[in-house]
Amino acid sequence: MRSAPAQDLRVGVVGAGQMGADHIQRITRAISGATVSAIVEPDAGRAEAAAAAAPGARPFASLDDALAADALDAVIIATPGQFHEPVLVPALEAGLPTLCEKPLTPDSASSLRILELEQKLSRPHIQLGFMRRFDDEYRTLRELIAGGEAGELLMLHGVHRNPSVPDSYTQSMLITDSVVHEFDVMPWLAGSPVRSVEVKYPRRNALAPERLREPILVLIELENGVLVDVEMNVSVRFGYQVGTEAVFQSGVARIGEPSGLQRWSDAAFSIAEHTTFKTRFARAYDAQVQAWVDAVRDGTLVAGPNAWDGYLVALACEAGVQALETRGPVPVAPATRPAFYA
Ligand code: ISE
Repeated sequence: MRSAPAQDLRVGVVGAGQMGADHIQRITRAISGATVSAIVEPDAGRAEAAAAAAPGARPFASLDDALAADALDAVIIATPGQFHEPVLVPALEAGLPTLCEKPLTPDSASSLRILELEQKLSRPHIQLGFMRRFDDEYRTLRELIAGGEAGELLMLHGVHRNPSVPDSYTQSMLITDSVVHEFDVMPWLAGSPVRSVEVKYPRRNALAPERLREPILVLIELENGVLVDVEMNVSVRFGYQVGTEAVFQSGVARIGEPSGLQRWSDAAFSIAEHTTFKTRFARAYDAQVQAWVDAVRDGTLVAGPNAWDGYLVALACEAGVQALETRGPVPVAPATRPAFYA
């Protein structure tokens, strides 16, 4: 990194849209050892709203300008994925520790370019924002799988349901914006990378936006033989639901059940459900950012999924997008992992 932070880590946030604004508030409200020192956002309204949440943060037109003003020690990249590479490049060239929202980049060729550039540094500098790895339940399930007390893991069943999606959400985003998380977290849970991806179409939900053919069922085969199925469903209306059931040789474990207010009324029992990923994963986001800040401050720099993981996910997404249009499994064939990412 550029200079050792004497006190609070000065974090610059690039992109003050949904996730960027959320991270700015999070750092100001809930994270210790860090302050937001720079906000890079071309939209004046967003920049102003974000700055109001982070007293003392300076606005900049580009990361280069913020670097030239020596306004930050580390950066969070929260722009849409197609704008990640142009920010990752100067960040890496400046040796800035970076927390990059998913995806690393939109395709595997550009992800490989980032890996090459990062390897010119002494150690990995990029952490990927796959926040599910910081969710308590996901962590407990991973420990259960690794501990082996329920025997071998055989299958993982995932459900990923959104109440609705914005007008900008396209068919391929079922994979690149939503299933992208499953491509990271399922291999992480099972301890094995993706071998192939297949997409099946059940009956279409007539309530889905006309441009979308969904829900979809995604079959992900892992190298160790574990088969993962994910129901990806973005027009469920009732709430936001992400859950996983793990099937072992001797037992089953489940995470992601609704855990909100329990209520008895009108002769019925109900449990409040989330309506957005921002609340469902709020604690995971907090834990992710705190772990990253701590790692940057102690010189470890990365405390979670790294750019290599981001590249593997980019490859799986490419296969997934192809599988939307293809019958049968689409293979995933990664390059050899450099020792740098061991
Ligand atoms: C959104 O961009 C996310 O990252 C959420 O975690 C995911 O559940 C949702 O489907 C995406 O649109």
